[in-house]
Amino acid sequence: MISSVQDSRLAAIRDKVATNQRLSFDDGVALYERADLFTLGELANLVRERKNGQFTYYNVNTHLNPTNVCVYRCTFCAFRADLKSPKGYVMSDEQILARAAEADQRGATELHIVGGLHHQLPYEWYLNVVRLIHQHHPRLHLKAYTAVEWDWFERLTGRPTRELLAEFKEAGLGSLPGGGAEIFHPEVRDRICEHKADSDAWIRIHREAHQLGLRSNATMLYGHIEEPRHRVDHLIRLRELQDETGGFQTFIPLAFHPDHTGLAHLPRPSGVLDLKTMAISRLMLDNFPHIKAYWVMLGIKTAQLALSFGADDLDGTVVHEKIYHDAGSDSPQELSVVEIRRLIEEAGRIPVERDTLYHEVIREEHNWRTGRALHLVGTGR
Ligand code: V47
Ligand code: SF4
Repeated sequence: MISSVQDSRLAAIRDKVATNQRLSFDDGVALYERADLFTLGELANLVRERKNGQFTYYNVNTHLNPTNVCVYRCTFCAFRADLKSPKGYVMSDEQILARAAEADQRGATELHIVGGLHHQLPYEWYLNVVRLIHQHHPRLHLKAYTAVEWDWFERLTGRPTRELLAEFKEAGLGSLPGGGAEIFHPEVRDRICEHKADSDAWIRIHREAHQLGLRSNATMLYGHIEEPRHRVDHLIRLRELQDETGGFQTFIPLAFHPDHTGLAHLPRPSGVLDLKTMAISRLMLDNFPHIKAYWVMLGIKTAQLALSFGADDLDGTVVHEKIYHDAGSDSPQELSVVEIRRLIEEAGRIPVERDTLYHEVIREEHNWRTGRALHLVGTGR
C-alpha cells in the first residue's frame, strides 16, 4: 500500500478537508483505493465533530412492514415473497393498529413503514395504513414508503407522485425513509433491480417530497457487485440533490447481507469496508447534517466503532425488523434505550434522544415532549 503521507492526492484531500472544501469524484475513488483506515477515520471524525460535536443521536422507534408480497425480484432481497408463497403475508387493519398501539405505549416517537409492492392491493390500501395509524395515534411520526413504493403508486393510479405525496401528507405522512436507492449507477442497478424505479425516479420523488416540505433520508446498498466508482457516483448524485433542496436529513450506508438472497454466493462486506464506507460517506456528503450507523445492519460492535468514523446517529430501538433478519442479520431484534446510551457513552460521545425531524425528546415520567430543534449544521439553512 502507498503510504498516505507520500501520496500527493491524499495530501491534497487532507488539505481540502481541513479547509472545508468539497471533495471531487476522483478524490472519493482515491480515498477508497489508497487511503488507510486510520487516515479515513481521522478525516471523517474531523467533519463529524465539526458538524455534530460529541453528540450522538438515537430515537425510539418501531418498524412496520405491512406486507412482504412483492411484484419485484431484486436479487439482493430476502424479505420479499411471491403472491402465492406460504411466506407471504398482508397485515390486517387490526394487526397494523395493534403494532402502532404497542409502539405508542412503549413511548416510541416514530413508526418506520415500508414493505413489498403487492400484486393485487390497490393504492387506497397503502393510503389507509397511514390514515388509520395517524387517526388513532397522532403523536407517532410516520416515516413511510420508499421512493420505489411511491413510483409503484404512480404506476397503480396513473397520477403524478407529487399529487400522491400531497394526499398522503394530508392523511398523516411525516417523512420519507431512504430505502430503495441501492446503487444508482445503471451498470449495477440494471443487474440487481432492473424493473423497479430507476435512479432518476428516486431522485425526482425525493425532490418532490422536499418541495412539499417533507424531509427524507437517503441510503446506499454496498458490498455486493458494485465497485468504488459506483459508490462515489451514488454519493455525488445525492449531494447534488441536497445542494438543490436541502431536504435530506440523514444518509445511511447499508451493508449487504447475502443469506437467502439471489446473491447468496457473495461474502458479507468486511468490517474494513463498513468503516471505510462510513468515513467516505461523511467526507463526500459535506451537505448532509447526519450520517447514520444503522446497528441492525452493521452489528452493534461495528456500529459503535462507526461513531469514530463519521457517524453521529445510531437509528433507534427498532423492534420488529424483518428486512435484515430475513437476510441473515444476527443483531438482536431490539436494543433498549439503556443499552443504546451505554454504547454511545462508552464510545466517548454524548447520547441525545431525537425525534424523526431532529428535535430533542424530553422524557417526563411516562410521557414525552419535543424540545428544541437540534441545530442542523452544514446545511446552509
Ligand atoms: O431499500 C434489502 C436494503 C433497504 C437487503 O431511512 C438490504 O432511516 C442489505 O432503507 N442486505 C430498506 N440491505 C431499509 C432502509 C432503511 C433502514 C434503516 C433506516 C432507514 C431510514 C432506512 O434495505 C432497501 C434495501 O436497500 N436491503 N435487502 C439485504 N439483503
Ligand atoms: Fe420488493 Fe423491495 Fe425486496 Fe425489491 S427490495 S424485491 S422492491 S421488497
